[in-house]
Amino acid sequence: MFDQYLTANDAPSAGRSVLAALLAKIENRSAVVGVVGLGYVGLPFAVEKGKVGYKVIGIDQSADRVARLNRGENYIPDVKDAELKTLVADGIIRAVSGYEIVPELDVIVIAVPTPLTKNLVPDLQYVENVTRELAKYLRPGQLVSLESTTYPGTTDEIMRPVLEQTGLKVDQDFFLAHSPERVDPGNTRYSTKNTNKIVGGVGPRSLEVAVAFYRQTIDQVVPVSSAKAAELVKVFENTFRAVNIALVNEMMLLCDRMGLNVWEVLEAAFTKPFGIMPFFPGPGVGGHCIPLDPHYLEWKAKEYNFNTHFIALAGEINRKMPEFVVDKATRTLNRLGVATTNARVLVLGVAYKKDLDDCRESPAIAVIERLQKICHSVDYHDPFVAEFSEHGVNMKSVPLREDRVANADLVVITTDHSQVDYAWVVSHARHLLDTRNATRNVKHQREKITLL
Ligand code: SAJ
Repeated sequence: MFDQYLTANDAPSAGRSVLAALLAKIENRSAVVGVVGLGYVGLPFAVEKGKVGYKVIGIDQSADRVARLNRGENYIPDVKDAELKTLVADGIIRAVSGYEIVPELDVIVIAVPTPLTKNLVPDLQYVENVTRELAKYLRPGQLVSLESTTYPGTTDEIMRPVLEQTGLKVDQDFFLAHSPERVDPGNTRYSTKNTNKIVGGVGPRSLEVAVAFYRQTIDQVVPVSSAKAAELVKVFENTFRAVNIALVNEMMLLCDRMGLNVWEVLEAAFTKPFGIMPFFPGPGVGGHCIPLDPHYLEWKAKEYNFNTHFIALAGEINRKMPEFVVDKATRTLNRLGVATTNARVLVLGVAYKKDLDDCRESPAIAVIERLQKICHSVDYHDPFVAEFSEHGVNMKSVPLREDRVANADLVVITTDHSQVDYAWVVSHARHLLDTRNATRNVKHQREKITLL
């Protein structure tokens, strides 16, 4: 099936017998699946595999996560509590924190973070640590699949040499693939099961067995010619989003200068029935994907003496949005005759996007940090985030009460959580700076609202 990827001097039949044995275990679901990293990618994936009958063993460095999972306690919003509870109670899914279990595993899926350093340099410490640990226990007949978003070449150039130090040969003794996660946290329409999955192998056999594995639980699996191609597909996807978000953010900056309403302009532009896709400005770009992943590609491209201008520019624009929000808040307060030093500000929403409790890289926190330096007081309310501690800022959410809203000189909406009653907020607020157009359906007292 994948012979088109076979090279002329393909390895002898040894690889085929190892492959055939693993394929059989995958097909009859007797294969034991390991998932390294039980976060927003790993845990949903483990549940999908458990639901079709695979025994799943999660490996996570967090003792708390391991303990909670083994008690059947869910901690990922996209996972159904009852499903996890049942799978754990039935002994189908369990978690450990060490790697001694690896010889029992037939397939090992890695979904650990791939952050950036402060200088926007890829930080592969988690992927490298896991790979070194796996190498201690790797045996013939195993498939290792990296799902973490990373630069093209990670699987083949970083992981493969470490795994082959065992003396085992890739695509003959063991199999190695890259299949990027495509999870949109909070998306109720697309789940692990019905999101098309890209798969690239370090060799034709690796591709064949990885495709067979993913096809057991995912509706559409899309093979590509190499692990490197699969890695580039994913960082391209996230670069596409970062660049388009930066484009609408730049349009907003221009509209601010021109005295035009960017939301009206964009809504009208998106009525075009073809050749366009909705993106909207905001206080900045949060999460652990869009602000970070494109810089993995930017960094790798330099090795080829190539500057990815769009990635650099998009990052520059998106990173300066929190500063712009604070600038606009200051101008709004001045227009209201309130000196910023006396200003009481209530920030609505700290999660990096709506209807989630995730604050990672949240632009709202960057806005709060800046406002705290110039305002009399800054409080926040977020129905999903009771408290946070980021970049030395530790805060607790205040109740969204009438007095809190009425006493604030300015309410800054930074996350447009669906459950907040924005009409009620407008009724009681003195003035609002709405960075998400969350008040678009509020018809009364529009004069109180300044849009980004
Ligand atoms: N944002 C805007 N304007 C937009 C869209 C997003 O300001 O028009 C902001 C959001 O508020 C958020 C940030 O950008 O702060 C990122 O939002 P996102 O939904 O693009 O990214 P994530 O990290 O929640 O999820 C994304 C996936 N999202 C979608 O495809 C919609 C997808 O890009 C990846 O599968 C996933 O990251 C990942 O794990 O890489």
